[in-house]
Amino acid sequence: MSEKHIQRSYDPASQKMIKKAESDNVKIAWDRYDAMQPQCGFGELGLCCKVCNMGPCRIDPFGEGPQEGVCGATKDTIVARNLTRMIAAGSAAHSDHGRDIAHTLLLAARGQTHDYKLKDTEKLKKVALLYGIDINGKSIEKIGEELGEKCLSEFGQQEGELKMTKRAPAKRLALWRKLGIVPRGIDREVVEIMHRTTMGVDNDYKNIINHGMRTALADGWGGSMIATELSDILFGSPKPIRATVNLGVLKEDQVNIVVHGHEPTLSDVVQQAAKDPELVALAKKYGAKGINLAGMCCTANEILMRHGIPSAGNFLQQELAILTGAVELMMVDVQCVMPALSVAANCFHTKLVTTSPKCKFPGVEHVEFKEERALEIARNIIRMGVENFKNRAKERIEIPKEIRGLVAGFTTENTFHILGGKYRATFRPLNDAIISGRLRGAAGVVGCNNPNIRQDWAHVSMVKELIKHDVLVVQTGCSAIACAKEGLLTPESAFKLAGRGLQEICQAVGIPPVLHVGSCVDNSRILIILSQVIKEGGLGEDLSDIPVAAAAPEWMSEKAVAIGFYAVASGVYTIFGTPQPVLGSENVTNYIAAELENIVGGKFAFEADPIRAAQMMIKHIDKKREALKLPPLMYEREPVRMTNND
Ligand code: BF8
Repeated sequence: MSEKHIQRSYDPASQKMIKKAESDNVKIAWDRYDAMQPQCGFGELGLCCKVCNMGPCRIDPFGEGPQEGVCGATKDTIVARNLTRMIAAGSAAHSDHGRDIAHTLLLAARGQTHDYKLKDTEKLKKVALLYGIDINGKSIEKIGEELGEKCLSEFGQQEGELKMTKRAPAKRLALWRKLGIVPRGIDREVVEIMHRTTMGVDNDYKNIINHGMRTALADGWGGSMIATELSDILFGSPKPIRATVNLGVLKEDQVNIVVHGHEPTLSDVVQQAAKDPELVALAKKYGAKGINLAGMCCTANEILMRHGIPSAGNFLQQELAILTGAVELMMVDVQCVMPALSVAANCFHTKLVTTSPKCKFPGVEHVEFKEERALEIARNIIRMGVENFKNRAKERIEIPKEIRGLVAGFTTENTFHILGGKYRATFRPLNDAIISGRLRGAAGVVGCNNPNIRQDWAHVSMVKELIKHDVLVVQTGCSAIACAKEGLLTPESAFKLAGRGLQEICQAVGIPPVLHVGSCVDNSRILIILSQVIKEGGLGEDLSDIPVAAAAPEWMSEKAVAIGFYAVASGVYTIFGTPQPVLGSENVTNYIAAELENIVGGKFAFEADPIRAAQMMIKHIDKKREALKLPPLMYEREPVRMTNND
């Protein structure tokens, strides 16, 4: 593995484009990462404080220099404040996305946009009931309007409890109440983090982190869950669907349009506009065979799940897609959009277009997206791409051939409908499979890419190790795309890679051993799945009783920290690859990686070796099986041996 492109990525398509970047002399994320070395040690340990102008202050990690900031803040306070501010930012991002979807639902219900319809009316009624809306005799539009209003009001709600928290098992909700961490209002909790962590307020690290958990719960059981549920109502609930993934989805003889970012309000309407016969005819007039739409990052997951639109790749492939020289236009909305995209686009004919007032680039064309005129705006942007086809430099085009099939589109509702068979839409078969020991348990493997770890390698290695040991894996975000590129999201992969018990389940119901449940906000689907498992019975009374674990092996975003904290606060053991910036404080590290288990049932671990991390997850799952007094596994393989001390 001596060559740079191979060290940087596990994915052959990405390797080719990394090489091309070098020969085309285009700097990409990995080059910038290398140029940044050594990275700031204070920052890495969480020991730099810049919340006031007496600083920036930094604590000497070796204990020789200053051990407190100018105000007297200790390393515990500084680390806890920095970490909790990451939770605030991550929760804000997911939740603002949820707010936008609620706003679109309201517009659609009121007839103020005709480009969106309320597609999943069953789910609309179900969620409306959860929000205490009387649906009797009301039109779909009226119910939609009331639900949109209720959801929007939860962002600014000052007192009470977010409605979706009622979906958690009674024991879990009672624990949150006892700890005083049931979220009241989504914005309120985020604002309170900013208040508590500003100069001269909270300096009890446990108190700070406890509020961080409350805010993270406002994300998982609030903002993200609103985003997921209302997206299903507006755009239709996903169903298992076959699609393709990786840079090979780009087509040499077509106009390639890439939609990148997160919110399906944009991508969903773009997939309609790309089929417009007038635009397709225009593309043909310019010599292309048609218009090829592909997604990137989480917005790719949204339209992959619902419409089978191919995904061009995950986070570290955004610049690489442009490097193919075959992308006429990349439109972006919000989140995980690298500022460097404009530099890459300038090296090729690619037109970069921003669409959200929240995310502009200097010197980049901005076409503001408005839900009221969504389809018209989407058509205009696609037309810009089509017209750019003539500017392609054919000699610079190099599209990697790598492309993989996958099955995506699993949800809380449909997955176990499948497992239960046509007439038994219940979680019973899943619970029974775990109880009988055919399945060891389940794991959520989610999150990003990060140039600090070989792209996709940690996701793929971890997931292979888990399924080999009869652990059913559910995935979202860039992690799902990574494993899809490796072919793990196909039913066939079960025969090659899964343990015998998991294989039998996959064979009986025709599902992959690795289930793609959506974008990052769709991690909320996993919370609901776990709650349903408890409701079904036989696997304990609380989420922390279930033999499950979670991981984000290549995390980079603040959103991952928010997700990690709502998983832990919901009782789930969660492993991050590289550590969160907490190691500067032994107390904070010990609190989140040990003590929290006795408080909320979940805790963090940091382990960069994905195989070892998978083994730690398996060991945890086995511990939970033991606590539930479940029988031994049906097809016990060799016991999992830890490669090091636990
Ligand atoms: O929200 S997994 S790199 S794209 S943050 Fe971003 Fe991470 Fe990808 Fe989706 Ni999630």
